[in-house]
Amino acid sequence: MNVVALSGGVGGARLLYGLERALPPGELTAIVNTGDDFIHLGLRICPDLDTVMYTLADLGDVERGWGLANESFAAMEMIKRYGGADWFSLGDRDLGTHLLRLEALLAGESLTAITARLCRALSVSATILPMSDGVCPTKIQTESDGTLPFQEWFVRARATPRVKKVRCAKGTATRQVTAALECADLVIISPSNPYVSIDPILSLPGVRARISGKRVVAVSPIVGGAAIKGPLGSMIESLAGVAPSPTAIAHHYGSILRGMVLESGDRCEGLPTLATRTVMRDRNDSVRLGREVLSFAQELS
Ligand code: FO1
Repeated sequence: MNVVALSGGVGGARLLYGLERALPPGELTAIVNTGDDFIHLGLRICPDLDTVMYTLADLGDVERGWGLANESFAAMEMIKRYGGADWFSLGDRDLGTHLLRLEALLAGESLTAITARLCRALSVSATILPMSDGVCPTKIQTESDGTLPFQEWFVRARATPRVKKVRCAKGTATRQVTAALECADLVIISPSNPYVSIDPILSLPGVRARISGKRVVAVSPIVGGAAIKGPLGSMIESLAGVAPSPTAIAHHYGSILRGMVLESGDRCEGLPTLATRTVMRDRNDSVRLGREVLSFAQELS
């Protein structure tokens, strides 16, 4: 069975960890948002790709959700001392990833090829695909601070300026992404932020068309009326004008969805649902949820 999961950072990476361990080797492909990518300190930073790669390699910092476990930040301290930009923290070992990626990009290697090479070196067995090899920066139109590049809004401004509109770039999906979607028996939309993590993937030309008609299941990132992590709750209120709920998520994705996995006690109108514990606090939660999502999706017509 070919399973394709669309993913942003933390929540998506945790579900992917479970899906990878629940599936036979070679059956999982992750298509990862690169709308968060940006150039920082001259380096190409790919936060969601790295969060997914580190999580699947069992090297990620579980508590923080991004970067490597047991990380040090000596280089950042030096950058701060020089008066350089220190609002976005790059760990010392994480810098190794960014340096190698930059070297390869400058030598003309595609982001897809570099990601595959780094994943092989870290013994990640799932196929991790950046959604695009091009540059597709997501922009956030705010009520108070104008239009901000994603990381300036999310990290530097702590996602506090209220969002008026999210602008996904009009990029191009890679041929690996379109081929994976064409071969997919099952598409899972991970519990990432629909507006800034999943929409950048879905809005690439050809992606929605290749998904529609397939078995597509989403895992709700809203639990008990609030986002598991991050600014999603207030984004749903300001962008959709409704209270955060799995129904609001289902409404956002529209007719592509065939089913929704949600937290026990939550409800989603108009779709078959699986109610279970969706909050993944540790790796056991991820593996259990991964198995449950797969068996629910396989039972759907
Ligand atoms: N998120 C933060 O809130 N602060 C940081 O300093 C930060 C640094 C960082 C470095 C590398 C990386 O791969 C991710 C990093 N993140 C940081 C997380 C990241 O920017 C966001 O969580 C995602 O872009 C949203 O999915």
